[in-house]
Amino acid sequence: MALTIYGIAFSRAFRSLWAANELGLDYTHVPTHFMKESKQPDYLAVNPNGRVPAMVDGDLVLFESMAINLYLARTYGAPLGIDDPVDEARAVQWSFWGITELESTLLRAMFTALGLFGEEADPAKANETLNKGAGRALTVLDRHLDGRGWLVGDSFSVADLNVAGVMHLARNARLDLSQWPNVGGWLDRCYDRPGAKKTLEMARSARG
Ligand SMILES: N[C@@H](CCC(=O)N[C@@H](CS)C(=O)NCC(=O)O)C(=O)O
Repeated sequence: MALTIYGIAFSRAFRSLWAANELGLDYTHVPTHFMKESKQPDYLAVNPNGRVPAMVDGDLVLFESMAINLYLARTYGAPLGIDDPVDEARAVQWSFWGITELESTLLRAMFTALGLFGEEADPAKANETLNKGAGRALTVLDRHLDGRGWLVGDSFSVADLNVAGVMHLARNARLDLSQWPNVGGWLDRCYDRPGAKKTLEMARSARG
């Protein structure tokens, strides 16, 4: 089956490219930009939402980064896949959690930290935004990781990749995570993986 992932790496497509790289898959990368190219008819035929990422694998077309990654993990297995259905449910839980509890705050904080979209760069204000909007969730994550290497089970999996993929926004913006040391250590372990390093390089080139 031919696998294609759409979306420049400097976007939420980072998450699905990381998953494909982690799995060592042979895939075609179409670096669709999220502004103009994602609104062209040929791309809208793949993802009518006009957003990236999207994925085509044989006859299957998917949008939503977390769904794409859960599919890739289930289909292609190690090192992301989870055999036990209960643990897989936990991975789904953490994936929803990352999107609903963290993502919007991290995005806002990143815009402020880096001075994007007309904002003045203000790292102190960005950290305030982080604390107010995501402090409670990050404390939940920090406590969960106390004495644990990984979110689910005892090895890196799609659960870690999905949440760490959302946390990429915090790393990009160099937000201060020092009050959540277990989160910091876990993120370093996730981003130390060759699949992450390769995808970070792709994101750097895409950003220019
Ligand atoms: N929930 C979606 C969000 C996708 C998304 O919003 N992607 C941004 C790029 S980071 C995009 O395509 N924006 C274009 C737009 O909003 O028109 C996912 O996780 O895949």
